[in-house]
Amino acid sequence: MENEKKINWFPGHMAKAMRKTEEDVKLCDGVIYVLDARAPYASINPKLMKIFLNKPVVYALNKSDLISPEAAKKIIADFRAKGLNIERIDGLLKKDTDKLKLACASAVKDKAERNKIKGINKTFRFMVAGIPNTGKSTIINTMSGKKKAETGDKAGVTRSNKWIRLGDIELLDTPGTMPPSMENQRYGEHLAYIGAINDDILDMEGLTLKLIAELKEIAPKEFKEKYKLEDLDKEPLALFDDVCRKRGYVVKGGEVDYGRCARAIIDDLRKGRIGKICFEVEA
Ligand SMILES: Nc1nc2c(ncn2[C@@H]2O[C@H](COP(=O)(O)OP(=O)(O)O)[C@@H](O)[C@H]2O)c(=O)[nH]1
Ligand SMILES: [Mg+2]
Repeated sequence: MENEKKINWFPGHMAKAMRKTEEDVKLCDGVIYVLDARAPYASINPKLMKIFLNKPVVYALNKSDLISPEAAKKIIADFRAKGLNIERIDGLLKKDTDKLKLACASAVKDKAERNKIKGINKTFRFMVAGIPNTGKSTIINTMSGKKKAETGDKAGVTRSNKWIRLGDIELLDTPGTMPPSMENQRYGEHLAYIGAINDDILDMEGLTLKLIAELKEIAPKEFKEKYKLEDLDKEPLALFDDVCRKRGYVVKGGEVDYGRCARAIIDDLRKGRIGKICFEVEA
């Protein structure tokens, strides 16, 4: 297996995206900050939060269909206890994105009232921000009922900013920005599992070994059932071998094919086929 690579999640274009965000947020009345419910704390970019400091931020706990209702409840309660405005949503459901729209309207309510008194009829603008692949473009499409923004299950589908008008609000779709440091390697791994980091720069086999170690702790039952494993009381590499053999990822001579099996396991995880798994019920 390849030597383990540290995740470098801040390529040059991310620095540029960050500067662009700083510029564009000045044009906006507020921000919809989209989090991936499977890794909500790793989804937060502290540098961005500084940029957004004087704008109302509505958090969307998106992809909440991929975690358990109990986990979602805990996360929502924690954010609200910190005074943050958050809605739990499935970005593919109109009733959920409507909730988000209401939260945005409410976040600019005072401004709207002042405008009304002054006789100003202004469209409110929100930046849809967050790390890549959290569902920003999907939310915009669901809100509008049309495919206005391009979506796809990998990082980097949205390449540039785009304004989208939805009746009385305008949304700015953005490519997303990553945290600008690698200080928290654990968060880095979570982001890699969920597809927020471009797979091309990842060591998938090393990542899968880490994922197996983590699943053994946080979702032993789901992991065991999914791959019909008899015994989890082994080293991650031995479990990786077991999954390879159970799934038939074996090449001529009986050697296991870690590469193909790693991709299959990561894909199962991302599509929710292992179970409803949240890597960060707590920060
Ligand atoms: N299960 C689930 N998938 C979602 C949800 N929102 C978005 N997706 C999927 O996540 C992937 C990335 O979505 P996209 O909107 O392109 O993310 P963006 O990079 O943040 O704009 C797509 O395959 C979407 O179908 C959700 O709430 N639940
Ligand atoms: Mg997008």
